[in-house]
Amino acid sequence: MQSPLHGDNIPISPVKCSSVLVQHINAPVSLVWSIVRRFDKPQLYKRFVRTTTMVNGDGNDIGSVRKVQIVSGLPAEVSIERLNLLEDNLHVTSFSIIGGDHRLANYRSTMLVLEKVDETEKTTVMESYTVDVPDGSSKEDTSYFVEKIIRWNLESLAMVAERMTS
Ligand code: A9S
Repeated sequence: MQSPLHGDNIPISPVKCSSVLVQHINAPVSLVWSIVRRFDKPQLYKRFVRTTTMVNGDGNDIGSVRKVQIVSGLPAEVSIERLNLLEDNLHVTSFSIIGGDHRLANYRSTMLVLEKVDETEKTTVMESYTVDVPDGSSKEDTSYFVEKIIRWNLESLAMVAERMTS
């Protein structure tokens, strides 16, 4: 696809938004990582995911692709997502959204699961994302929408892991 050009043949890059969200979890790193690393089962903690079907790979190899069916009531039904990174030693994983019936273009998220230094809550999860601001939307609206979903996912991850610990 050709990118749009300014009069002087300078490509117009889309407006992007990005940020990082942090969640503390009172459960061991190994347990939190065992949930987060399951690219084939995001519904372990993402409550808006109804079902996941692997369309390529099994979720252990980079390049694996999943088709996620979204629960009703959200502005999308399907999202196609690719695994970019899965590092069991470093507890880092990353995926991109590569298709679906929604407006999130060039979405990429990276999640890092860390030992918490002061040990009171055991685990810190950091999730960073970047996404194009869709035509007709503002940067503020896009980041508000995306961060509401990520916050919801991270709180659900904490609840699921803490319930498995107690
Ligand atoms: O899945 C994630 O970790 C993050 C996001 C932002 C997912 C968003 C979403 O799945 C909806 C919740 C359905 C909202 C997609 C791909 C598009 C939406 O519009």
